[in-house]
Amino acid sequence: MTLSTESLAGTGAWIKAMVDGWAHFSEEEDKLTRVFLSPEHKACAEAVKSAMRAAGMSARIDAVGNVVGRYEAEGHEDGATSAKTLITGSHIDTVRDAGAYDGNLGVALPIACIADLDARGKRLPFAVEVIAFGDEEGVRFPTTLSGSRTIAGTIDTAVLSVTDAEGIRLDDALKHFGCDPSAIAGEARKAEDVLAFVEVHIEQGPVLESEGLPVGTVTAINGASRFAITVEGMAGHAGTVPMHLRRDALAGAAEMIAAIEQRAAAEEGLVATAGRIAAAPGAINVIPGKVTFTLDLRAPADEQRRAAVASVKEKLQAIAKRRNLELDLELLYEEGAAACHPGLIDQLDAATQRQGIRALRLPSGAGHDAMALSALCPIAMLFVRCGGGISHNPLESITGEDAETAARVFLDFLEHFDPNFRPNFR
Ligand code: HGY
Ligand code: MN
Ligand code: MN
Repeated sequence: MTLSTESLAGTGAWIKAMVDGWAHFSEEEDKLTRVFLSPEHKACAEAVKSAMRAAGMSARIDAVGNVVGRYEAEGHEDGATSAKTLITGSHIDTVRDAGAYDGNLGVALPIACIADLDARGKRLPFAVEVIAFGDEEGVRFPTTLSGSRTIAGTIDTAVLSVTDAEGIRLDDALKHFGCDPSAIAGEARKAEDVLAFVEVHIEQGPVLESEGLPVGTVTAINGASRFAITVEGMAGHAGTVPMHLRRDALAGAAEMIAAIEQRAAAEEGLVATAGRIAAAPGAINVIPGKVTFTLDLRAPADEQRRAAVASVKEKLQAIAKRRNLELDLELLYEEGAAACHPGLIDQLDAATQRQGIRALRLPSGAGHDAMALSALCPIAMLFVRCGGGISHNPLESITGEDAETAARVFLDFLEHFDPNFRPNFR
C-alpha cells in the first residue's frame, strides 16, 4: 500500500477548524457545554453527518443518537455485501465548560483520513466505521457510555428509564431527538464482523508534552466507579444550636471528602474526585440538614479500585456514625479497566515509527468509549499531545501540526493494518 503522507498537507488546520466549528454547538454563549440528546447535540450530530458524507462515507444517526459514518471496503463499494469492519471514532458530548478537543478530535481526524482515501479513490480491504458517540461524559443522565455500549451490545435497557435533573426520562429524550429506543438492541454489532476499535483522543495529561512527542500509544484504560453520596443530619438554627449538639450534614461531608482525598493520595495510581456537591436547605443561617456529593474513583487495576471502594465506604460509615448522620452511597456507574490489544499496540507503534516519531506507550487515566467497545472486539488508542496536559477545561488545546502528525500516523496505521493480529479470526 502506498503511503499518503504527502497528501495530508494542511489537514491539521482542517481538522482543528472542523472541531472549532463544532464547538459553537453549545448550550451556553461563551463556553462549551453540549450534553447528550440536547438541541446542541442534535445540531452537532447533523454537522458531523454532513462532514462524514462529504468525506465519501454513508452516514446516519442511529437509535441511540450516535452518528455512524461508513466507508465500504474494496469490492464492496455498493454496500450490498459487507466486509469486516474496523471501527474508530470518539464522543461529541462534552463536560460543562469544556475544551473543544476531548472526544471531538477523535471524530474529525478519522473523517479527514477517510476524505483523503476517498479523494485518491482508495479503498481498504476492510470497511471503516467512524462513530460519533453521544454519551461518553455522562453529564446529563446518571449513566454513561450508552452510545458505545449500544454498539457493543452491552447496554442495559433499564437505563432508558433514568431521568435527568429536570425529570426527563432517557427514552423520552431519545424520542424527542428523533430516535426509536425500541431499535437500540438492533444496533449492536456482531463480534464476528468487527476487526477492532481504535480511538484517537487527546491525552488529557502532561506525559506526551513532557516527552516532546506529538502522539503516543495507549496500553490500558483505568477502570472507574462513580457514586452519588447522600449525607443526612438535622437542619437547625445557625445561632442557637451548640456545636456539640449539631448533626451538620455539610461539615460531615467535608470530613468525608477530606478522608477520600487522603486515602487516594496514599496509594500510587489511585485517584478519587468529589466533582459535585449540593447542600440543603442552602441558607447562610441554617445548619445544612442534607448534602449530596459525587465520588469518581479510578485505578489501573480493578482489584485495587475495588479495595479502595471498600475502604472508602468504611471510612465514610465511621464518620457518619460518629457524627450521628445517615449515609447512603448509590453506585451510578462502574467500568472495569480495559487493556489494549498487544497486536494493535504494535501496529500503532509501527505506524508512529514509519512516520519518523519515537513510539511511546502510556496508560490512560481518563475513561473512554473504547472501554465499552472492549466487550465487542480488541481495542487500541492513539493519544495526541494537548497543551499543558489540560483538559475538561476551556484552556484545552492542540496544535494543527500535532493534529496533522496524528492524522498521518492514523492513516498510515489504516493503510498498513493487518487483520491477522487476531489468530483464527475469520
Ligand atoms: O471521566 C472521564 O474520564 C471521561 O472524560 N469521561
Ligand atoms: Mn472527557
Ligand atoms: Mn473523552
